[in-house]
Amino acid sequence: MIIFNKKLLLMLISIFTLSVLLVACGGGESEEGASNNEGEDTGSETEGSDEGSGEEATEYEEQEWEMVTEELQGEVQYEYAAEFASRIEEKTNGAITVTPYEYGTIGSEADQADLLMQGGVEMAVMSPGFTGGQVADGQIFSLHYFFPADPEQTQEVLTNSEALNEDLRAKYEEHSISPLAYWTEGAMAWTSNQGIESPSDWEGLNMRVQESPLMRETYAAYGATVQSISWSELYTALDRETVDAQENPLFFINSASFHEVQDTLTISNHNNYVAMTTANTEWYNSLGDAEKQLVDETVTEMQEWVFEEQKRQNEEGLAAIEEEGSTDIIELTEDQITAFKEKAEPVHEQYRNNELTEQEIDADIYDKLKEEIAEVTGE
Ligand code: 6CS
Repeated sequence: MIIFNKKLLLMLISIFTLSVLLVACGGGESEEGASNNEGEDTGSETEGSDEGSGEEATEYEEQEWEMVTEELQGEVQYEYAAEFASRIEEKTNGAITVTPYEYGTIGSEADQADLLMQGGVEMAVMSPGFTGGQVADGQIFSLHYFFPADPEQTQEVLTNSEALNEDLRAKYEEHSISPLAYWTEGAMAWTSNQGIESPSDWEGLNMRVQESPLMRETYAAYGATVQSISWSELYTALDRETVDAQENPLFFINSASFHEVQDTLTISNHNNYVAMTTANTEWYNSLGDAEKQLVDETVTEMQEWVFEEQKRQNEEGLAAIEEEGSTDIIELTEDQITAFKEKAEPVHEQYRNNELTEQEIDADIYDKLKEEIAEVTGE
């Protein structure tokens, strides 16, 4: 009896010891498995953190993502991609690397958009103007005097708008493009030899635009003709007078040296140059929750960073053009802006009522966005 009890006791001790060991090792695994539900989609990351310990130690499987941009090193889009890359690398302890590509390495802007749509790259910084033919609703950024005149307010709308971040995003996703964020690269200015001060100055001018039917109609409303070409051909086209005018933020006019081949620059503030941080939709949807969260939170943090970056670059761009002294800088007066608005505003309604282009646009996105803009401006 005593012997049996000793045996039983030894057995019980063994079972207990084994259980403790299992809790310490196997139990940890099952906890890890539970907290790793996030990664179950792809099984690509393992969660090594213990929430109770207060330590965040998510481990990611090694991955390489590529991010194409439409600009050169030093310019806003490329610097955005480089900053995004360094934040992702830091947050994942180097497990995930993002390679930013400057413009020109992978074809034209339209080629880059195609590449993203086909999943040839994971991410891209993209201008809506180059997919205006495919995603008609993305042309809304080309409306003149529609977004707030104040770039900070525009950035606020771009960051928080449901019309853009949910409804327009869904339209892009039909084409495998997921816009994760929209941000301003600065207010647009016009350059020309003639000097644009009133809508009638556009008459007879051939304006360079991106691939957007709405841009054509907007400049047609001022009396101009339009031609769509890549920015990489624009300097030569302006120099040879194949086109007479173009629009861009000040930093880009300076860095692409468009002012060298144009006599005047009009500070028109007719809209903001909007860029989108995009991901291939199928790739983005295949990410585990932890990776998705990593991408989303980094993109969100970057909104403030990129606003300051474009602001600095635009201020420096204008200062450099002024310093060179060969370009007449025309700052439109309030009355002159009113004259442009009178021509541009009817185009808003025509756009909203689907009277402008063959492609259907969603009037609900326009209406919702207009309300969101009014909330921000208080008008
Ligand atoms: O005018 C363009 O097409 C170019 N402008 C800017 C500010 N970024 C890239 C884009 O392709």
